[in-house]
Amino acid sequence: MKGKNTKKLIAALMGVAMGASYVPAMAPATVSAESAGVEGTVVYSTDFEDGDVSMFSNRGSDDTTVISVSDEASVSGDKALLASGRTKDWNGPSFQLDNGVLKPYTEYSISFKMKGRYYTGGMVSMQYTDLDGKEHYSNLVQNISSSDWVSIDDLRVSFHDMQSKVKIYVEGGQDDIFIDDFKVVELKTPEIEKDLVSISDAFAKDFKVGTAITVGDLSSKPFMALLEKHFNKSITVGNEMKPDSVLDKEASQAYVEETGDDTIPQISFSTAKPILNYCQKNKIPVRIHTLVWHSQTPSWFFKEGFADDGEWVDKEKMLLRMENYIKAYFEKLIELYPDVDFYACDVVNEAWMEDGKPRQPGEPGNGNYEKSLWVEIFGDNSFIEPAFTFARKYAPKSCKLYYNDYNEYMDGKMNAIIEMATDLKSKGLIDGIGMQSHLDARQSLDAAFPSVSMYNKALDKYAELGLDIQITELDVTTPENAPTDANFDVQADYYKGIFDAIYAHKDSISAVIWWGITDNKSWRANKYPLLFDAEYKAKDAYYSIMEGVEAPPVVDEPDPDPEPADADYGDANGDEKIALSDSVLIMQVLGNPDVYGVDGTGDIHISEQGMINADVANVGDGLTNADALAVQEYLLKLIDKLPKE
Ligand code: 9MR
Repeated sequence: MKGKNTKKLIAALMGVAMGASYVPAMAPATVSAESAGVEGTVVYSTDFEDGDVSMFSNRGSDDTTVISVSDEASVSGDKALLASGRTKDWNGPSFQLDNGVLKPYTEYSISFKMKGRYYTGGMVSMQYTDLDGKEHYSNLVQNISSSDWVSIDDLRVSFHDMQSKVKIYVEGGQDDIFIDDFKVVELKTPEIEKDLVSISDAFAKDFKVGTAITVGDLSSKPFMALLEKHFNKSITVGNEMKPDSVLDKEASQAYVEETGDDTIPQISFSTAKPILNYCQKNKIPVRIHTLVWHSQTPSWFFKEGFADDGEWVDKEKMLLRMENYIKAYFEKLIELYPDVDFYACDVVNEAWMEDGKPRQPGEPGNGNYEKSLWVEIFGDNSFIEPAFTFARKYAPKSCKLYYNDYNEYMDGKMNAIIEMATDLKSKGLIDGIGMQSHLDARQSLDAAFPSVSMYNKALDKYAELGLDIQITELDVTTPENAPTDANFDVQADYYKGIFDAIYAHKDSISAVIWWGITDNKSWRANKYPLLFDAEYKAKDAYYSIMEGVEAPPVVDEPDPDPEPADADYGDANGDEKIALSDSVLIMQVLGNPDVYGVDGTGDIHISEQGMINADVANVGDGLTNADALAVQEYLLKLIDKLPKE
């Protein structure tokens, strides 16, 4: 037996590139982090021979687990960590990642061996505390089951600086747990391909290009670098702004307890905060996804007293709840993020079935994916119009309202959406259709579903409505779900056909949003549906949609801290003279900043320097009508110099 302490051994080695896995074995399997794969550095390693367990603890609060070193079992050497005294299933030994040794925004591979005293079972999980002090949990390895040591290999973990108390831990049952040969490998951060043409820049004059992300994505440097390069015009929060993340059960029940009123659900954006903070900091517009949906919506929201065992409420009460929920959603969002551009909102998601009928009444999930508790309460889809009515009432004017759905190109569903949207449009309640566009390349271009022509027809039909269209969740599976060159070729051809159809409708389309960036982080990871692979490299699909697209002219990055420029007072348009056209430009900028403002789309718009030159009345208060007037006064010789004193 080995018996030597290898703790904090810093040594370059080769890690692995396989997914989180465990190998139940009579004898432990080799630590795969030592086999070929991605380069990495061991940043922490212990076999517990020196008796030091100071990097491990129980999970806090009333966890009774006692951590010690024991020689009753071991893999290497004579000792292992022992977690004893567990009195609840959730009790267990944990290792804190944000412990000063590991760094945020860095990927690590963790491997160890574990064994139960009598039976090895349970799971390996991860937890973190968010900016509002709320804890979040996720399982990394489930259903561990063996009568001997189990090797937990290559758990990929990372964290960001908006998370704290980030721990991985073992839980399940109440048996004692032994842990040995615990190792953390820091993986090399891959570079992204910097020379590629940015997708969002290439299409900036046509539509916003963006992506959905989840909180976990923030901790990956290369992933976020791809976002910043290619998908920087719009972010959809992938899960954390959905009803189940936003509706706060404890606070809602506490409110009922305190006031007796069960029509005012309480809202929290704790889970979404890291992404929203990121959007605020980087000035990236946000698509809100989603207010009213049958899925990812807790059943207590539909029950008397917000109680899990309550009766379903009636339609009248649900309407009150719906209004209060939508009101609180927007009020809170605007209060927390007054500067974020929430430019679009999926008010209702996936309410129509492929045959054009509403969903079935009942609880969704467990094979009942077609059921909806909204239909349970309302009897049909009559909840859609009030949802839009309330959204229109409480959303900021700049937030456009969408109905969003998948299989949106299939006749029955498409006709139902068109009929609904025509009616909502006549009442001024809807601004656009969200075509999710979860597409399927299949074996060949001919077999792809939908065909390019079917998808094109749907674009025609929705465009005819005279509403805006947004492609909200684009992804395209790879034929046979097999990542071969030939299949990626077919995927690329299909992507190209679809993207050409989208581009041909660009006058009706204001945003094209992918449902993710790299294949491995997609909700359909096993179908490789995105433009970049797990190594952050552009796939054929990227090149196919960018074929023939010219790189937009390189604009020098604006200096974040420019030296104050000398003002050429009065010369708003920079033509080196003071004329009536300067006064006109100031008024145009004030009246229509989207066209004439600093980032305006018009041929004539004001420059940063022009803004400084134009601020001629009450210098320092920015552009106002008084500036336009002062220029005119100067031209009429009513004042003899600018700026006006
Ligand atoms: O990407 C989301 C995934 O992480 C969730 O597990 C899933 C649960 O419903 O929802 C996914 O997002 C869905 C989106 O909200 C609506 N359209 C379909 C998307 C993919 O399922």
